[in-house]
Amino acid sequence: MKNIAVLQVGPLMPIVQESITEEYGAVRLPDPPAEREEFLRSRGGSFEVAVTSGKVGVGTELMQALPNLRAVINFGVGYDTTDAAQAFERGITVSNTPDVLNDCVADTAIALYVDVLRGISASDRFVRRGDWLSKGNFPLATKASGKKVGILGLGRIGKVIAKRLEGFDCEISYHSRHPVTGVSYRYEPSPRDLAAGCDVLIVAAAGGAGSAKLVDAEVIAALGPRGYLINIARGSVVDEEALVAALLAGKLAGAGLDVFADEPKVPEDLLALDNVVLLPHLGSGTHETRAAMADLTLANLRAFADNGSVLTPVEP
Ligand code: 8YV
Repeated sequence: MKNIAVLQVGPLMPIVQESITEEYGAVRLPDPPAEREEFLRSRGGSFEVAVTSGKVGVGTELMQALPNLRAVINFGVGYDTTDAAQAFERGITVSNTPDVLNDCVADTAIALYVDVLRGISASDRFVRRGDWLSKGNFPLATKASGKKVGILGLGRIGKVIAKRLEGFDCEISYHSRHPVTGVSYRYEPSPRDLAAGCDVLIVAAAGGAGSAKLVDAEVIAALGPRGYLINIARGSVVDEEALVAALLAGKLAGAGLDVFADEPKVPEDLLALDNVVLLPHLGSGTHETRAAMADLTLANLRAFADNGSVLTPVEP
C-alpha cells in the first residue's frame, strides 16, 4: 500500500473506489452530518488527497476542514463543486478528466438538438399512446440541418459539437470569454448577441461563479419564440426560472436539457411540455467514456502519489 493518505468524498465508480481502497487504503468521508463533523474533527488533518466526483466535489467548508490537503482528484471535467479558488490560494493541486468525454457529451448535445427540433421523443410518445392510429399524422416539425447555431463556450466540448454540426451544414457562431484562435466560426461579443443571431443556442460553457445565469431572461428573449435552447453544460449557466417562464409563455420554441439547477430535481412545469426533452445528466454516461474517465482519475492520483504532480491539472 502506498504511503499517501486518501479521502474518498462522495460515491465513485466501483472500479475507482476499489482501486483507491486497495492501493492507498482510502477512507470514505461519512455522509450523516454529525458523524462527518466528528470524523473531520478527529481525522481531518490526516488526509493529503481527496478523490471526488464533479457531482459532489470538495466545497469550501470541507476543504477548510482538511488543513493538510495537497490535491483534489476530480472524476469529471467539471469541477464547479470544488472550491478551486481556495485550492489555488493554498497551493492545492486540482485535477479533472478533460478530453476523454468530449465525444460523448458532444453526441448528447447533437441528440438533444435533433430530438427537440424534429420532435423525436414527443413522436415516440405519440406512437406509444396510440395517437398515430386515432389521430393520424404527427404534426410537422422543424428542419435540423442548415440552421444557424450559436455555441456558448467554445472549449474542448464546444469545438467537438461545432465539428458535428458542420456535418449538418449549420452556420456556426460562438461566444467565449475570448475569441478562439484557429477556428473559422463567427465570434459574437456577448451571449445576448449570440442568441440574437442564431436559431439554436447550445450551452457548453464551464459551470461555476463566473458563468452563473449567463443565459438570463434577456438572452432567452433574444433567442425568441422561434429559437431553441440546448444545455449540456451545467444548470447553473441558465436562469432556470426565466427558461421555464419563457417556455410556458410560448416565448421559446423548445429546449433540450441534460443538466438542471438543482439535480436531480427537474422543474415540475417542464414535465408536461412536449417541446422540451429532459435527460438525467447522462452526457458522459457510456461504458467506454466512464472507463476512460476512471482510468484518467486513477492515473492522476498515481502520478500525484509518485511524484507530486498530476497529468491533467486544472489551471488557476
Ligand atoms: C459526469 C460531468 O457525469 O464531467 C462532467 O463534468 O458533468 C459528467 O461527465 C459527472 O461529472 C460525474 O460526477
